[in-house]
Parts: sequence; C-alpha cells; structure tokens
Amino acid sequence: MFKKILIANRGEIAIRVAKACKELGISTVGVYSTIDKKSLHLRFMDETVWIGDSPAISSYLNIEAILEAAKKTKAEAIHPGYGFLAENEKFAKACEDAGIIFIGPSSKALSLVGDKVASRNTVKKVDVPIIPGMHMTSTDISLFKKTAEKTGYPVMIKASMGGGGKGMRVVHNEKDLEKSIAISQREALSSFGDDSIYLEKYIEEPRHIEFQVLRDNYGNCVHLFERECSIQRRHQKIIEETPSPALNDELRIEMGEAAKKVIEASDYTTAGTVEFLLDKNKKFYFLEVNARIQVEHPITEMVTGVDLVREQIKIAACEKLLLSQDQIKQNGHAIETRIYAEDPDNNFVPSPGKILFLSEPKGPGIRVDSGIYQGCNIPPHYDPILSKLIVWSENRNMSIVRISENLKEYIILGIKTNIGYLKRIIDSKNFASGDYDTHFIDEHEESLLPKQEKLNIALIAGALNKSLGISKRAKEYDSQYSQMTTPWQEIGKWEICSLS
Ligand code: MV4
Repeated sequence: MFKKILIANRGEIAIRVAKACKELGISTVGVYSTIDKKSLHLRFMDETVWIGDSPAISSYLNIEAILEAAKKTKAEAIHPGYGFLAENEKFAKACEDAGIIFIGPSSKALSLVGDKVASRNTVKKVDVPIIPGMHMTSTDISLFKKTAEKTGYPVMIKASMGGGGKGMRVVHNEKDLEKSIAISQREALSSFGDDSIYLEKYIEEPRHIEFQVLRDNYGNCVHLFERECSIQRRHQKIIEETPSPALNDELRIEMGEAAKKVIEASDYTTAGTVEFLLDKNKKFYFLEVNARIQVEHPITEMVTGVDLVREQIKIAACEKLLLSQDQIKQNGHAIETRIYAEDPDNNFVPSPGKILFLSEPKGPGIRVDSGIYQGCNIPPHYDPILSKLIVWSENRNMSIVRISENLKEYIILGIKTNIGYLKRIIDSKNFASGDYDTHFIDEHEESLLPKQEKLNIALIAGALNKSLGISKRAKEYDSQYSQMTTPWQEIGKWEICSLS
C-alpha cells in the first residue's frame, strides 16, 4: 500500500480523498493555488504545497507543477479527484513516465474511453447496445446523409473527443444537416482541438442512468448498481438518486452485466462509471465511460456500504478486489443534491464571496461532503460546487422527505446558493412520482424559478449576529438575550417584506 498520496484537487473531493487515505494509514499531500491558501481541504492534509497562481490553468491544471510537488514530497501516487486533470490522458502518461502511480485507469484505457467513436466500436464488439449511427468520424457529407436516412430523423451530431454535452447538436431534417455539420466541426475544433464528429439517432426523452464499476489488475470486476442522473441543468447533474425509479430487477441485472462487459472490453481498471441512455420503451444504449470517481459517488456508497474511494486506492496499489458480485446488495434509497454557489434568481450566475454564516444539517441518514467553513471565501476561479447533501432512508418516499427537510436546515449566508431551487425540485410532483427524464429541468423551468419569497429576518439577523458580534452587545445590556434561542430556531415567527 502507498505511504504517501498527493491529492491534486481542491474542495469537497480533496477532503473526501484525504479521509480515505487517513483511514488507510496513508500520509497526504495537499496542493493549493494562491487564492486557496486558506481553503478547508488543506486542514485535512499532512503536508501542503503551493502549485501556482489562482487561475486553474496556472495551478490545478498545471501538470509540471503537480508532478514537481509529488517529487518534492516523495508521494508515490497522485489522486486526481474529479474535474481538472482527472481524465487527462497526458497527465496520466506524465505520471507513468515519472514513475508515479496515477490513481485511475492507464493512460491507454483513458485514451480509448475518451474517444467516443472508438469507445462505441469497442462496446459494439461485446454486444452491448449502442445508439444506431456512424462507426467512424467523417467529413463526408454524403455519409452523414446516408446514415441519417438509415436511422431516421431526428439525429444528433457529436464530437468524438467531446463529452458532457459539449459539441452536441440535434438535427431534425436533411435541409439543416449540412449547416449543422459545419457548425459542429467548428465547435469541436475550438472546444477540444479536434474537429472529428459523427452522427447518431437522437434518443428522445431519455433517462440518463449510469452504473458504477470496480475492476482490479487481476481481472476481478464488479458493478455496484445504478445512479439515476436525469435531473440535469445544461448538462450539469444537480440531483442524483439510487435505485433508479425506472429500473426493475431484470433490467438492472442486464445493464449491470453490460456495464461490466464495457469495462472489461476497454481493459479499464480502478473505478469507472458506464453511462447509458434509457428510452421510453425501456431500451438502453451505451453512451460513454467516465474515467474518474464521480461527484455523485456517495449515493452508491450509502446504499451498498462500499467505500469507493478506498477501493479505488487499493486497486491502484495492486491489491486484489476482495468484493464479489453476490456480496454487493442495494439497501434502501439514497438521494444527493449538489450545493452550488450560484444565483437561481439571476440565471444561475456564480456567486463567489465570503460565507458569513454556515449551518449544515446533521442527523440520522444525513451525509454532508463539504468543502467550506464559516468565514471562508468562495473564489470565482473554479467550479462553484460547495458541497453535497446526501440522505439515506429505507425507501424513496422517506428519502424525499428527509432531503426536503434537511435542505431547509442547510443555511449558507453571505453568498447566493441553489438550495431553494433544489428544494423546489425535490418537492415537485413529477420528482415525487419518479416519472422524469433528462428534459425535466427544461420542461419545468417556469415552475422551478423562485417566487418573490419574503426574506426571513431571522436568517439575516442570525448572520449579522454571528458576523458582527451583535450578540456581545446583547450580553452587555441584558444577559437574558444570550440565553435566547438563535433566531432561526424561531424560524416561522419572523417575517420581513421582500427587500426587492
Ligand atoms: C445523447 C442524447 C440523445 N440521443 N445522444 C449528454 C452528454 C453526453 N453524456 C451525451 N448526452 C446525450 N447524448 C443521443 N444520440 C441525450 C444526451 C443527454 C442529454 C442531451 C441533452 C440535454 C441533456 C442531456 C442529459 C443527459 C443525456
């Protein structure tokens, strides 16, 4: 097992990985950019190294600086977390060349799964259903036309080196095809430095369901069931749950076996996620492989009891996977909501700034993977994820109640967050019914926007109380104030007209 791991990330995932390392007796090296000097994740590290200026390109995306930090601290392995360099084939290769273990798939496997067309061809060979369409990229318009005629419109043009929804374009008829191809090529070149594009049948109203897989260096491979990820806004997942309300046991077993075949065919090791689309007729199609520990991994951990980050590290250290498929069971129901520093009132623009007051929910079946503390500054340079609220209960309805109640308990003041928006989704009839697909957010945009809710004076008073020390003065005048409950424990008795 490794003696020391460098965690090349920040925020909640860096803390999550550090905790797994600590439990394995592994020393940790944290890295930080200039603006992250006082970031919470550093408090969980045994050593810390400055890797560059605040912009990600100078720090968390700086391959040389991160490798230099690993060499300087004698870290034997690097955990990339998610985002940044987590799926960067050049980084994985640079680690291999430097004799430092990259905790993830090999650079070869990374390159294969990163090429969407190559991935499709690999998967087709093992009889896993793929979306009907082209089996190679092309610039030949007639091939696009012929394929579209064969699959039927609407079709979707995709960038082979794309992912996460970038470089995708739906085409409804032949007259728009040529123009759409040209636009997609330009977008692919500018976004991914590679203009390779291809065409598939457009799967209308799909659900986005992914399967977690673990595979070691000895061919042992298990899946850890599905995560329903259809609640997305502009290709950003915001709510995930497991089990999926759309799967029955038969389909679950079939998709789980298909996911394992994809990972084995790709000669992929450590932790990986196989994404599928599920259409209205319950037919599933392979979409792509995510070669990282995912943001939403905690819901799988809550229902299976398996520590995915620990297993990922053990596999990277060439340990044998001790889990067998029949040992892995789904128990209960978990839901995750991603807490973002963004303003739903203002088209979800990022909302950096100082957290004046923070109160995180606690209690039975509650997990908060958090990267923030009261008084910390949320910088504008990185993805605005602050934390994840995850709940577990014995069934879906109880998990919905639990996460709804605990979103109310989640107080972050000083910046805007999407907490209210998340609660409106969770409390909606369509979410409760479980009958939703990837169009949910678009279809419910109006009803999900905030009403002109009255701001609650208790929260503002609480924030001022905490941040300006008003309570000290209260104590000077009348010690009874300091005995009072905190304002938001009086929540509901306080109202204020809207400030707008
Ligand atoms: C599709 C699709 C429908 N038909 N491909 C989204 C990003 C990447 N994971 C691939 N994605 C999709 N590919 C075909 N042929 C639907 C999605 C999709 C999606 C598309 C638009 C808006 C939101 C979406 C959420 C999940 C999946």
